[in-house]
Amino acid sequence: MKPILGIFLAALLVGCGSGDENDDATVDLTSIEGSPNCSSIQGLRTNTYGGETLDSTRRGSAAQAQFDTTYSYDCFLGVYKYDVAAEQEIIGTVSVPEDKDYDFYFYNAAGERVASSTNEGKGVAEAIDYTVTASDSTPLYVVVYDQLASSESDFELLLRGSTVVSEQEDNDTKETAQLLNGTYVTVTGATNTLDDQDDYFKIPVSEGKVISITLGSSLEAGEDIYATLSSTDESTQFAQAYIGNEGGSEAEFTDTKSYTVTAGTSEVLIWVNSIFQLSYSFTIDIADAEATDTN
Ligand SMILES: [Ca+2]
Ligand SMILES: [Ca+2]
Ligand SMILES: [Ca+2]
Repeated sequence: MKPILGIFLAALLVGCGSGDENDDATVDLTSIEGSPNCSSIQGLRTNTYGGETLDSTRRGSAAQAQFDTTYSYDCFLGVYKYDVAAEQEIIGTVSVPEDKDYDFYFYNAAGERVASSTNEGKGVAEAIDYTVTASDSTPLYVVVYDQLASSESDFELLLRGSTVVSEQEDNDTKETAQLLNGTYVTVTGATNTLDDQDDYFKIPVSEGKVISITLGSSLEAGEDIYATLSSTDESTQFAQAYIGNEGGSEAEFTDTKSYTVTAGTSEVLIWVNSIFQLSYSFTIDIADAEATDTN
């Protein structure tokens, strides 16, 4: 996420001077069919955005947006919608111009706010990492809003969304591991006590990339589950995510672990293991290694 943000900021600096709203890297909101232009929504200014709900009028005029596309807009308000699936992980970032204090909100299909990023200060970026729940439904509405300014400078919005796939049995051994494709994938699966304690997956990688796994499950007291990244022959363990509920009532647990891919590794094996009857999900994110803060 961070190197991508750096690219945004660089693009923003270029965009500010030129006033060019059709930069190759970005899509102007007003170019999306059905989008409101800024002047047409000025009259709605008295409405409150960023509240607990997003009204049906505003949901109805949201611009259809796509993952992995950067949207720029010089209005005080942008409302977008993205097609999403349950368990999908969404990472959103807004780069904010130096003279504005945009905030950032997610709403589910019913217009209920489910996540927000409201850092204080002009020029301060906003970011949300959100996992779509089963009750959220599609689409996800995304609001970028500056409550003070009559804005003349662009924000830039980018969302990434993982690809959601279901596990496919039989995957009980490394030889029958399910092949995953892509660089941002969420797998939903299940284990049980009797005959399904092991689920194996594999995913192509390349040297120098950082592969991260986030394991999540709702666990009752005493339950636990592992997800181990290793070489395809299991001779070398790279990283292990583990969650366990040591006591108390059922709750959601997550754990994230990362591994920087070394020379000679072109595929990573993922072994999910539990002796309990569980539903779980894990997200694999394969990113560039030089994830350092910019600015
Ligand atoms: Ca802000
Ligand atoms: Ca299974
Ligand atoms: Ca299995």
